[in-house]
Amino acid sequence: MNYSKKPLVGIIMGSSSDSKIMHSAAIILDEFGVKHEDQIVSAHRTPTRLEDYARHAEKQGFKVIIAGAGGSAHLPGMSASHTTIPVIGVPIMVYNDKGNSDKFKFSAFGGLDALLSISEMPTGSPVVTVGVNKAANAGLYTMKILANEYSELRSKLKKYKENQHKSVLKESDEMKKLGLARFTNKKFKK
Ligand code: RP5
Repeated sequence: MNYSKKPLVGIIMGSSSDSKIMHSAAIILDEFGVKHEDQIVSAHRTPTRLEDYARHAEKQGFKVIIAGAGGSAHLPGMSASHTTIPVIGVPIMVYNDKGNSDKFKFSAFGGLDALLSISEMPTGSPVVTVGVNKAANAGLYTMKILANEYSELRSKLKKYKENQHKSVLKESDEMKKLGLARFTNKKFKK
């Protein structure tokens, strides 16, 4: 099966407001040429859809589900409880600017609420959890899982690491050349 023809990864999130964070996972998958299917499934607003989604994911042959949610963040854990497909959870620091009110824009605990909800799944129904808002890492971890099966993806991951290495060396050379004060001014000046 070709990973660029049929979606092997399902990306789900609890709300459209999560898409601002979750799109970073999609960017990584697109960069590696891995097809994915993206949907909104809310654990508390559309609870019955959770089971339907798990059935759908298995029927489609997804190999990984990336699930992002904020607040009490039940989506990743509940998805994992409905399927054997590995679920990577992305805790989201809620920043909801859909409405006009400034009052409830942020979640009360700055993402720690979602981090603990997702990572502290009781023994028996694990969810691999990335850091708060680290959807790109969920994308990269997905690549690592798929690379066990697709050697081409393993090569792409190696290249990705090499590029990271090169870009640090390039910046370090520039810092050495300019000196710290000029380097910082050039790079971060407003
Ligand atoms: C969670 O509640 C979602 O995952 C989202 O992070 C948060 C806020 O949702 P909205 O009020 O923006 O729809 O279910």
